[in-house]
Amino acid sequence: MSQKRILSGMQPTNNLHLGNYLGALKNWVDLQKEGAECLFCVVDLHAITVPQNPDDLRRSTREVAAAYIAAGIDPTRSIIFPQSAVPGHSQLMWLLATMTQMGKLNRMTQFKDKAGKNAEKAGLGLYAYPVLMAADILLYKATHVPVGDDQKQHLELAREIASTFNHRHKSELFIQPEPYIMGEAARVMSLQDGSKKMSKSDPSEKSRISLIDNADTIAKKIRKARTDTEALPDTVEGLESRPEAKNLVSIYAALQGKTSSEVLSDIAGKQFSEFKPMLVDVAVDHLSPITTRMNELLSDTSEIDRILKAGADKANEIATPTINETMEMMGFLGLS
Ligand code: AQP
Repeated sequence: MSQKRILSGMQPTNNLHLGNYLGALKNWVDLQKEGAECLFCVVDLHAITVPQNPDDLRRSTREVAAAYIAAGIDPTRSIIFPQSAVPGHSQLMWLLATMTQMGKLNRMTQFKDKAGKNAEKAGLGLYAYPVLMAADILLYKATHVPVGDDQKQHLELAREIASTFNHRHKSELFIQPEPYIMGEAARVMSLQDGSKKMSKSDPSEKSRISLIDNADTIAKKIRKARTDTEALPDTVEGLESRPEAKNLVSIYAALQGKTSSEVLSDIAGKQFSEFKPMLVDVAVDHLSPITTRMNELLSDTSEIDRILKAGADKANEIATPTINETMEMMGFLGLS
Protein backbone atom coordinates (compact mmCIF):
# COMPACT_ATOMS: atom_id res chain seq x y z
CA MET A 1 0.00 0.00 0.00
CA SER A 2 1.94 3.04 -1.15
CA GLN A 3 -0.73 5.70 -0.56
CA LYS A 4 -1.21 7.10 2.92
CA ARG A 5 -4.36 5.90 4.64
CA ILE A 6 -5.33 8.12 7.55
CA LEU A 7 -7.67 7.16 10.38
CA SER A 8 -8.81 9.54 13.07
CA GLY A 9 -11.86 10.32 15.17
CA MET A 10 -13.42 12.47 17.84
CA GLN A 11 -15.67 11.52 20.71
CA PRO A 12 -19.28 12.72 20.62
CA THR A 13 -19.13 13.66 24.29
CA ASN A 14 -20.35 17.23 23.72
CA ASN A 15 -20.05 19.97 21.10
CA LEU A 16 -16.65 20.28 19.51
CA HIS A 17 -14.63 23.30 20.57
CA LEU A 18 -11.86 25.51 19.26
CA GLY A 19 -9.21 23.09 20.63
CA ASN A 20 -10.68 20.16 18.68
CA TYR A 21 -10.81 22.40 15.62
CA LEU A 22 -7.30 23.92 15.72
CA GLY A 23 -5.62 20.84 17.19
CA ALA A 24 -7.19 18.24 14.92
CA LEU A 25 -10.04 19.06 12.53
CA LYS A 26 -8.25 21.86 10.65
CA ASN A 27 -5.31 19.49 10.09
CA TRP A 28 -7.61 16.77 8.80
CA VAL A 29 -8.86 19.18 6.14
CA ASP A 30 -5.22 19.75 5.08
CA LEU A 31 -4.63 16.01 4.89
CA GLN A 32 -7.69 15.60 2.69
CA LYS A 33 -6.34 18.38 0.43
CA GLU A 34 -3.01 16.55 0.15
CA GLY A 35 -4.93 13.65 -1.38
CA ALA A 36 -4.51 11.06 1.38
CA GLU A 37 -7.21 8.39 1.72
CA CYS A 38 -8.99 9.50 4.89
CA LEU A 39 -11.39 7.78 7.27
CA PHE A 40 -12.83 10.05 9.94
CA CYS A 41 -15.09 8.39 12.46
CA VAL A 42 -17.25 9.74 15.21
CA VAL A 43 -16.03 7.50 18.00
CA ASP A 44 -19.28 6.85 19.83
CA LEU A 45 -18.04 3.55 21.28
CA HIS A 46 -15.19 5.45 22.93
CA ALA A 47 -17.62 8.05 24.23
CA ILE A 48 -19.53 5.46 26.28
CA THR A 49 -16.41 4.61 28.30
CA VAL A 50 -17.86 7.26 30.60
CA PRO A 51 -21.64 7.30 31.18
CA GLN A 52 -23.64 9.06 28.43
CA ASN A 53 -27.25 10.12 28.23
CA PRO A 54 -28.62 8.25 25.14
CA ASP A 55 -30.39 11.32 23.69
CA ASP A 56 -27.28 13.47 24.18
CA LEU A 57 -25.12 10.81 22.55
CA ARG A 58 -27.40 10.68 19.48
CA ARG A 59 -27.44 14.50 19.23
CA SER A 60 -23.68 14.87 19.73
CA THR A 61 -22.92 12.16 17.16
CA ARG A 62 -24.78 14.15 14.49
CA GLU A 63 -23.26 17.42 15.71
CA VAL A 64 -19.72 16.08 15.48
CA ALA A 65 -20.41 14.74 11.98
CA ALA A 66 -21.87 18.14 11.01
CA ALA A 67 -18.77 19.86 12.41
CA TYR A 68 -16.49 17.63 10.31
CA ILE A 69 -18.40 18.53 7.16
CA ALA A 70 -18.81 22.23 8.01
CA ALA A 71 -15.08 22.52 8.68
CA GLY A 72 -14.29 21.16 5.22
CA ILE A 73 -14.27 17.36 5.34
CA ASP A 74 -15.91 16.38 2.07
CA PRO A 75 -17.93 13.16 2.37
CA THR A 76 -17.38 12.42 -1.31
CA ARG A 77 -13.60 12.40 -0.76
CA SER A 78 -13.25 11.17 2.82
CA ILE A 79 -15.18 8.46 4.64
CA ILE A 80 -17.21 9.86 7.55
CA PHE A 81 -19.06 7.38 9.76
CA PRO A 82 -20.05 6.52 13.33
CA GLN A 83 -17.73 3.89 14.79
CA SER A 84 -20.67 1.84 16.11
CA ALA A 85 -22.01 1.39 12.55
CA VAL A 86 -19.02 -0.85 11.74
CA PRO A 87 -19.25 -3.98 13.92
CA GLY A 88 -15.61 -4.79 13.10
CA HIS A 89 -14.40 -2.24 15.68
CA SER A 90 -15.82 -4.13 18.65
CA GLN A 91 -15.13 -7.54 17.13
CA LEU A 92 -11.48 -6.80 16.51
CA MET A 93 -11.17 -5.17 19.90
CA TRP A 94 -12.15 -8.43 21.62
CA LEU A 95 -9.76 -10.47 19.50
CA LEU A 96 -6.89 -8.06 20.23
CA ALA A 97 -7.80 -7.78 23.92
CA THR A 98 -6.92 -11.46 24.28
CA MET A 99 -3.34 -10.65 23.35
CA THR A 100 -2.88 -7.37 25.24
CA GLN A 101 -1.00 -7.61 28.50
CA MET A 102 -2.61 -5.99 31.54
CA GLY A 103 0.83 -4.70 32.54
CA LYS A 104 0.87 -2.57 29.40
CA LEU A 105 -2.62 -1.19 30.01
CA ASN A 106 -1.61 -0.39 33.60
CA ARG A 107 0.98 2.01 32.23
CA MET A 108 -1.48 4.10 30.19
CA THR A 109 -1.50 7.59 31.66
CA GLN A 110 -4.88 8.61 30.17
CA PHE A 111 -6.64 5.93 32.21
CA LYS A 112 -4.89 7.15 35.35
CA ASP A 113 -5.88 10.76 34.54
CA LYS A 114 -9.50 9.96 33.70
CA ALA A 115 -10.11 7.39 36.43
CA GLY A 116 -8.33 9.57 39.01
CA LYS A 117 -8.53 8.35 42.56
CA ASN A 118 -11.56 6.19 41.73
CA ALA A 119 -9.73 3.63 39.59
CA GLU A 120 -11.45 0.75 41.46
CA LYS A 121 -14.85 2.08 40.37
CA ALA A 122 -13.87 2.93 36.77
CA GLY A 123 -15.46 0.75 34.09
CA LEU A 124 -13.63 -1.95 32.18
CA GLY A 125 -14.35 0.03 29.00
CA LEU A 126 -12.31 3.01 30.18
CA TYR A 127 -9.44 0.70 31.07
CA ALA A 128 -9.64 -1.11 27.73
CA TYR A 129 -10.06 2.13 25.71
CA PRO A 130 -6.55 1.83 24.18
CA VAL A 131 -7.36 -1.67 22.85
CA LEU A 132 -10.44 -0.30 21.10
CA MET A 133 -8.28 2.48 19.67
CA ALA A 134 -5.79 -0.14 18.41
CA ALA A 135 -8.69 -2.01 16.79
CA ASP A 136 -9.93 1.22 15.13
CA ILE A 137 -6.55 1.75 13.52
CA LEU A 138 -5.60 -1.83 12.61
CA LEU A 139 -9.06 -2.66 11.23
CA TYR A 140 -8.41 -0.32 8.29
CA LYS A 141 -4.66 -0.98 8.09
CA ALA A 142 -4.22 2.77 8.51
CA THR A 143 -0.69 3.82 7.64
CA HIS A 144 -0.79 7.12 9.54
CA VAL A 145 -2.66 8.37 12.57
CA PRO A 146 -2.71 12.08 13.43
CA VAL A 147 -2.05 12.16 17.16
CA GLY A 148 -1.73 14.79 19.82
CA ASP A 149 0.63 14.30 22.76
CA ASP A 150 -2.12 12.66 24.81
CA GLN A 151 -2.57 9.82 22.30
CA LYS A 152 1.06 8.98 21.50
CA GLN A 153 1.21 6.30 24.16
CA HIS A 154 -1.95 4.65 22.78
CA LEU A 155 -0.56 4.61 19.26
CA GLU A 156 2.62 2.97 20.55
CA LEU A 157 0.44 0.28 22.16
CA ALA A 158 -1.39 -0.25 18.84
CA ARG A 159 1.98 -0.84 17.20
CA GLU A 160 2.91 -3.38 19.87
CA ILE A 161 -0.41 -5.21 19.57
CA ALA A 162 0.05 -5.38 15.77
CA SER A 163 3.51 -6.93 16.30
CA THR A 164 2.21 -9.42 18.86
CA PHE A 165 -0.53 -10.61 16.48
CA ASN A 166 1.80 -10.83 13.49
CA HIS A 167 4.46 -12.67 15.48
CA ARG A 168 1.99 -15.12 17.01
CA HIS A 169 0.38 -15.93 13.68
CA LYS A 170 3.56 -15.67 11.58
CA SER A 171 1.84 -13.15 9.37
CA GLU A 172 2.14 -9.60 8.14
CA LEU A 173 -1.57 -8.93 8.40
CA PHE A 174 -1.33 -5.77 10.45
CA ILE A 175 0.90 -2.94 9.37
CA GLN A 176 2.64 -0.67 11.85
CA PRO A 177 0.74 2.63 11.96
CA GLU A 178 2.96 5.72 12.05
CA PRO A 179 2.15 8.85 14.03
CA TYR A 180 1.33 11.74 11.75
CA ILE A 181 2.88 14.80 13.29
CA MET A 182 1.15 18.01 12.30
CA GLY A 183 2.95 21.39 11.99
CA GLU A 184 3.34 23.64 15.01
CA ALA A 185 1.48 21.88 17.81
CA ALA A 186 -1.75 23.75 18.45
CA ARG A 187 -2.68 22.93 22.01
CA VAL A 188 -5.49 25.22 22.96
CA MET A 189 -5.87 25.89 26.67
CA SER A 190 -8.94 26.76 28.74
CA LEU A 191 -10.02 30.41 28.53
CA GLN A 192 -10.34 30.37 32.30
CA ASP A 193 -7.10 28.60 33.22
CA GLY A 194 -4.07 28.67 30.96
CA SER A 195 -2.62 25.55 32.60
CA LYS A 196 -5.57 23.28 31.64
CA LYS A 197 -6.38 22.19 28.09
CA MET A 198 -9.64 23.36 26.57
CA SER A 199 -11.93 20.37 26.99
CA LYS A 200 -15.47 19.28 26.11
CA SER A 201 -15.95 17.91 29.60
CA ASP A 202 -14.91 21.07 31.48
CA PRO A 203 -18.01 21.98 33.54
CA SER A 204 -17.52 25.67 32.73
CA GLU A 205 -18.96 26.77 29.36
CA LYS A 206 -16.81 29.90 29.68
CA SER A 207 -13.67 27.77 29.44
CA ARG A 208 -14.20 26.97 25.78
CA ILE A 209 -15.43 28.37 22.48
CA SER A 210 -17.79 25.79 21.01
CA LEU A 211 -18.18 25.47 17.27
CA ILE A 212 -21.90 26.20 17.67
CA ASP A 213 -21.36 29.48 19.55
CA ASN A 214 -22.71 32.55 17.76
CA ALA A 215 -20.75 35.79 17.34
CA ASP A 216 -22.13 37.34 20.56
CA THR A 217 -21.26 34.33 22.65
CA ILE A 218 -17.74 34.16 21.18
CA ALA A 219 -17.24 37.87 21.93
CA LYS A 220 -18.53 37.46 25.49
CA LYS A 221 -16.30 34.45 26.21
CA ILE A 222 -13.19 36.17 24.83
CA ARG A 223 -13.96 39.37 26.78
CA LYS A 224 -14.26 37.29 29.95
CA ALA A 225 -11.16 35.19 29.25
CA ARG A 226 -8.64 35.32 32.06
CA THR A 227 -5.57 37.46 31.35
CA ASP A 228 -2.88 39.34 33.26
CA THR A 229 -2.29 43.08 33.47
CA GLU A 230 0.87 43.39 31.33
CA ALA A 231 1.01 44.59 27.71
CA LEU A 232 1.84 41.98 25.07
CA PRO A 233 5.56 41.31 24.60
CA ASP A 234 7.43 41.39 21.30
CA THR A 235 8.91 37.88 21.55
CA VAL A 236 7.51 34.42 22.23
CA GLU A 237 9.94 34.10 25.16
CA GLY A 238 8.13 37.02 26.77
CA LEU A 239 4.98 34.85 26.96
CA GLU A 240 6.67 31.95 28.73
CA SER A 241 5.50 32.66 32.28
CA ARG A 242 2.13 34.05 31.11
CA PRO A 243 0.01 30.99 30.19
CA GLU A 244 -3.25 32.86 29.55
CA ALA A 245 -1.60 35.50 27.35
CA LYS A 246 0.33 32.79 25.52
CA ASN A 247 -2.90 30.90 24.86
CA LEU A 248 -4.79 33.90 23.44
CA VAL A 249 -1.86 34.88 21.21
CA SER A 250 -1.48 31.33 19.93
CA ILE A 251 -5.24 31.09 19.17
CA TYR A 252 -5.02 34.43 17.31
CA ALA A 253 -2.05 33.12 15.32
CA ALA A 254 -3.47 29.65 14.58
CA LEU A 255 -6.76 31.08 13.31
CA GLN A 256 -4.77 33.05 10.75
CA GLY A 257 -2.46 30.16 9.85
CA LYS A 258 0.52 32.03 11.32
CA THR A 259 2.99 31.41 14.13
CA SER A 260 2.86 33.27 17.44
CA SER A 261 6.12 34.97 16.66
CA GLU A 262 4.74 36.26 13.34
CA VAL A 263 1.68 37.84 14.95
CA LEU A 264 3.60 39.30 17.89
CA SER A 265 5.32 41.73 15.56
CA ASP A 266 1.86 43.31 14.92
CA ILE A 267 0.41 43.20 18.42
CA ALA A 268 3.44 43.79 20.70
CA GLY A 269 2.84 46.57 23.22
CA LYS A 270 -0.97 46.31 23.09
CA GLN A 271 -3.04 45.92 26.25
CA PHE A 272 -5.67 43.16 26.39
CA SER A 273 -8.41 45.80 26.14
CA GLU A 274 -7.15 46.47 22.63
CA PHE A 275 -6.08 42.93 21.69
CA LYS A 276 -9.23 41.08 22.76
CA PRO A 277 -11.51 42.86 20.22
CA MET A 278 -8.96 41.98 17.51
CA LEU A 279 -9.12 38.34 18.61
CA VAL A 280 -12.94 38.46 18.60
CA ASP A 281 -12.91 39.71 14.98
CA VAL A 282 -10.54 37.01 13.80
CA ALA A 283 -12.41 34.26 15.69
CA VAL A 284 -15.84 35.34 14.46
CA ASP A 285 -14.61 35.74 10.84
CA HIS A 286 -13.09 32.28 10.88
CA LEU A 287 -15.75 30.39 12.81
CA SER A 288 -18.99 32.00 11.59
CA PRO A 289 -19.09 30.23 8.23
CA ILE A 290 -18.48 26.91 10.02
CA THR A 291 -21.25 27.55 12.55
CA THR A 292 -23.68 28.61 9.84
CA ARG A 293 -22.98 25.50 7.78
CA MET A 294 -23.29 23.29 10.87
CA ASN A 295 -26.68 24.75 11.68
CA GLU A 296 -27.85 24.21 8.10
CA LEU A 297 -26.73 20.59 8.22
CA LEU A 298 -28.33 20.00 11.61
CA SER A 299 -31.66 21.34 10.40
CA ASP A 300 -32.03 18.17 8.32
CA THR A 301 -30.79 15.22 10.35
CA SER A 302 -31.96 12.75 7.70
CA GLU A 303 -29.29 14.12 5.35
CA ILE A 304 -26.56 13.71 7.99
CA ASP A 305 -27.77 10.18 8.71
CA ARG A 306 -27.66 9.43 4.98
CA ILE A 307 -24.05 10.65 4.76
CA LEU A 308 -23.08 8.64 7.85
CA LYS A 309 -24.76 5.49 6.52
CA ALA A 310 -23.01 5.84 3.15
CA GLY A 311 -19.70 6.33 4.99
CA ALA A 312 -20.35 3.30 7.20
CA ASP A 313 -21.03 1.15 4.10
CA LYS A 314 -17.66 2.13 2.62
CA ALA A 315 -15.89 1.61 5.94
CA ASN A 316 -17.49 -1.82 6.31
CA GLU A 317 -16.18 -2.80 2.87
CA ILE A 318 -12.63 -2.15 4.07
CA ALA A 319 -13.15 -3.61 7.55
CA THR A 320 -14.88 -6.89 6.73
CA PRO A 321 -11.95 -8.57 4.91
CA THR A 322 -9.63 -7.64 7.81
CA ILE A 323 -11.97 -9.22 10.35
CA ASN A 324 -12.39 -12.33 8.19
CA GLU A 325 -8.63 -12.74 7.75
CA THR A 326 -7.98 -12.17 11.45
CA MET A 327 -10.57 -14.75 12.48
CA GLU A 328 -9.34 -17.28 9.99
CA MET A 329 -5.75 -16.93 11.20
CA MET A 330 -6.90 -17.33 14.79
CA GLY A 331 -8.71 -20.58 13.98
CA PHE A 332 -12.39 -19.65 13.85
CA LEU A 333 -14.62 -21.56 11.43
CA GLY A 334 -15.85 -18.32 9.87
CA LEU A 335 -19.35 -19.56 9.11
CA SER A 336 -21.08 -16.20 9.45
N1 AQP B 1 -7.47 21.71 23.87
C1 AQP B 1 -7.07 21.07 22.78
N2 AQP B 1 -6.12 21.59 21.99
C2 AQP B 1 -5.73 20.94 20.86
N3 AQP B 1 -6.23 19.76 20.45
C3 AQP B 1 -7.20 19.20 21.21
N4 AQP B 1 -7.92 18.05 21.08
C4 AQP B 1 -8.77 17.97 22.11
N5 AQP B 1 -8.64 19.03 22.93
C5 AQP B 1 -7.67 19.81 22.41
C6 AQP B 1 -7.79 17.11 19.97
O1 AQP B 1 -9.09 16.87 19.47
C7 AQP B 1 -9.17 15.52 19.00
C8 AQP B 1 -10.42 14.86 19.46
O2 AQP B 1 -10.40 14.65 20.80
P1 AQP B 1 -11.44 13.65 21.48
O3 AQP B 1 -12.82 13.92 21.05
O4 AQP B 1 -10.97 12.25 21.35
O5 AQP B 1 -11.37 14.03 22.98
P2 AQP B 1 -10.27 14.64 23.87
O6 AQP B 1 -8.93 14.67 23.27
O7 AQP B 1 -10.37 13.96 25.19
O8 AQP B 1 -10.84 16.12 23.89
P3 AQP B 1 -11.68 16.80 24.96
O9 AQP B 1 -12.30 17.99 24.36
O10 AQP B 1 -10.86 17.04 26.20
O11 AQP B 1 -12.83 15.78 25.24
P4 AQP B 1 -13.33 15.11 26.59
O12 AQP B 1 -13.59 16.27 27.48
O13 AQP B 1 -14.55 14.38 26.16
O14 AQP B 1 -12.25 14.22 27.10
C9 AQP B 1 -7.88 14.82 19.44
O15 AQP B 1 -7.02 14.74 18.30
C10 AQP B 1 -7.30 15.75 20.46
O16 AQP B 1 -5.87 15.69 20.50
